[in-house]
Amino acid sequence: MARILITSAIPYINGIKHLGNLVGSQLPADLYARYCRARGHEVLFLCATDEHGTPAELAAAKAGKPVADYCAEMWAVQKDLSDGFRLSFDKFGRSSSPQNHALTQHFAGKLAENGLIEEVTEKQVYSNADGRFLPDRYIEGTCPNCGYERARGDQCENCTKQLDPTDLIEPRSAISGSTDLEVRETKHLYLKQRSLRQELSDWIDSKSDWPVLTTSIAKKWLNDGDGLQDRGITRDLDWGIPVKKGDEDWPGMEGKVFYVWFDAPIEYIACAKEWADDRGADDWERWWRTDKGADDVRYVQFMGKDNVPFHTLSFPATIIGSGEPWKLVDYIKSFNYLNYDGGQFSTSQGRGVFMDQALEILPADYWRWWLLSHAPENSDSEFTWENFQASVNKDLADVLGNFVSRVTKFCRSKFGEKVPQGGAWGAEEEALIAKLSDGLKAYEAQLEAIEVRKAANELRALWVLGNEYLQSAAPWSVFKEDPERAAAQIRLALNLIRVYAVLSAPFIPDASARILSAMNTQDTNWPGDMNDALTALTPGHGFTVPNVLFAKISDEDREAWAEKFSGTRD
Ligand code: B3M
Ligand code: ZN
Repeated sequence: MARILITSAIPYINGIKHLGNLVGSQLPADLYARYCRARGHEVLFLCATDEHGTPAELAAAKAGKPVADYCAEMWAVQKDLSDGFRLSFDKFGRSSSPQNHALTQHFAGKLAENGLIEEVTEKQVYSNADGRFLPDRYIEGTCPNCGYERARGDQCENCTKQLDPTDLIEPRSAISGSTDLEVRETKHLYLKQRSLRQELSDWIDSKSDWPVLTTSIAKKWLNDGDGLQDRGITRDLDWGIPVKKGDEDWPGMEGKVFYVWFDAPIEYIACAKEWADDRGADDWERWWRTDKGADDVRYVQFMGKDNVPFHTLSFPATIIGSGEPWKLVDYIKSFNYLNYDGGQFSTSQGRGVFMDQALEILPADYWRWWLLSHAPENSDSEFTWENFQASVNKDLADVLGNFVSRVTKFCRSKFGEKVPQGGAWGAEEEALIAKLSDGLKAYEAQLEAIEVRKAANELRALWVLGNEYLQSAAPWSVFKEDPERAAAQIRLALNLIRVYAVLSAPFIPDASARILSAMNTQDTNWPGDMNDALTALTPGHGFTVPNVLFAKISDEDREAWAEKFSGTRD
C-alpha cells in the first residue's frame, strides 16, 4: 500500500465559490482521495482558504468588517459548504494560520541565506489621502492601451493587458477615490527565479507522465518571450504575513508583508502541521520531509490551469531554493474552465451557480455526478440546465436508481426482504461476471490515471451492464416457470447492488451510503475477484427496499432554475 499526499488549490477567501471553481480542483481531488482510500492506501488530503492579498482586504472593506473577522467568518462558510459537498479533506486549514506564518518566514530566511533574495528599490504609487501605498487592485485609472476608464493597477479588465499601477492614466485610489497620489520609492524582496531556471527546467523535463495541459503551460512560462522572471515576493499591505527572516526582523522591511502567491502554496505544508497540531501529534513531516519518511510519498496536486505557473515554477523555486529536503510534487492534474450557459462563470459579476445555491436546490450527489462526468479536462466544457437534467435523469435515475429499485422491489414481492437461496448461475451469469471484471479493470485504470470523465464513463458502463442483464434475464418471467432460477438471478443482482455502492462511492458518496445501509451491510471492500464480490451477501441476508435514490428533474424545475440563475447575484 502506498502513501499518497493530495492537495487541492486553496480557494480565495473573498466569497463563496461557484461550480466552475469546485470542478477545477477540490471536487476531482476528492474523487481521487476517496478512490485511493478505498484501495487501502494511506491518504492525507489537504485544502485551506487563501486569505491574504488585495482580494481579501478589498472584500473585507466592502463587507465593512475588519479583515481578520471577515476571513474567520468566510472560512466557516466555506468549510460548511465543503462539508455539504462531502469534500473529505483531512484538514481544511487557513493560510493565515500561525503555522503558515512561521513556515513562510522560515522559507524566506532560507532563500536569503542561499543568496536567492534580492532587495530592490522601486517606484510605487503612494496615496497621501489614504496614507499608504496602492499596490495591484488598490488603484484604478484609464488603461493606456484601450482607454477603458476603470482599469485596475494589475490588469485592464477590458483589454486584458497586464499593467503596473504606474502605467495608469489619471490614476485614483480604489479605497478613497483620491487623486492626490505621488510616486514614492519603496523597497521590496525579489526571488531570483532566473538563477534556478536550469534546475526547474530539468525537473519539469523529468515529468514525462504529466498531462499535456500542465507541461505545456509550465514550458511556455519557462521558455517563451521574457522567460522566467525574478519575482517580487513582498507587498506594502497591512494584512498578510510580516516579512521576516525566520524569527528575525528584516531590516528595511518593517511594515511589509509577503505577497499572497508566496505564502499560499506554503500553506500546503503548513496545513499538514495544522492537521497534526489539532491532534497534539507531530507526524506531519513524514508527509513533507524526504529525510523524515516522505521519500516514499506520492504527492498529487489538483488545480485550474491559471494556477499552473505558480505550481510548476514559483512554488518549486521556493522549495528547491530552500536547499532543504522538502517534498516536491510528483503529479499535477490541471483543468480547463467550466462555462455557464453560453458565457463564463464569474465571481465578480455573480454569474452562474454558486456552491450554497446548488445545495439549496439539490443534494450534493446530483452535482458531483454531473460535474465530474463533465470535468473540463481536454477542453473547456459547459454547464447547461438541459444537459444537467438529461444526465441526472438518465444516468442516476434511469440506470443506477432504477436497477436498485427494480431488483429490491421484485425480491421483496416474490422472496421477501432477504437474499433468496436456491438455483445456480449459468452461462448468462458467467458472461456478465466476465464483462463486469473487464469493466472494473477499465474503471480502475482511469481512476489511477486521474482521467475523471473517462472514469465516470466506465462507471456508467458498469451500471448499464446490470440493467442489460436484468432486461435479458427477466427474472419476473422466469419466476413463473422456474422460481429457483429466478432466485439465483436475483441473488446475483442484489450482490451487484452492493458492488455498485462500493464502486460508486468516490463519485456519489451519499447515495452509496444509503444503498449500503439498505443492503444492511458494512462490507465496503473494493472488489478484487468479481465472483467473490458477487457472493458476499449470502442467502438469508436481510435488506430493505431503499426510498427513491434519485428523483428525476422535471421540465418545470429545469425551467424555473434556468430562469432563477439567468441573471447575477448581488
Ligand atoms: N487562491 C487562486 C484560485 O483560487 C488561488 C490558488 C492558490 S493555490 C496555492 O484559483
Ligand atoms: Zn485596456
